Amino acid sequence: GSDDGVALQEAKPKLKRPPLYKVLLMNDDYTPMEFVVEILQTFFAMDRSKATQVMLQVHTKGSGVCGVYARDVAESKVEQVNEYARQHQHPLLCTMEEA
Ligand code: TYC
Repeated sequence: GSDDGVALQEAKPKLKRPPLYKVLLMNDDYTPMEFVVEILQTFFAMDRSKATQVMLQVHTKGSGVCGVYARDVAESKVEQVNEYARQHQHPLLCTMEEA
């Protein structure tokens, strides 16, 4: 009510948006560039030109952002990419962090 806020520290309805997560690729010395480009096209819906840009960013800077997603989507991308890389015997590492 109008008086309750002071004495009881009346709670505001909390409408917090869930956090977003960046999915990152890490550079390594062994994964072929073409394989990374293929990953970015397949799992992150990039065209070949964008995928090549991001791959080169990872290659030269050490890491790069593949996309920003809700937590469950980001977790699924990370798992799928790492599983796919392992199936092809590449050490490519995909991780996530809060945006
Ligand atoms: N550095 C790798 C090479 O020279 C290419 C590469 C790019 C690897 C991006 C991983 O996330 C990566 N073959």
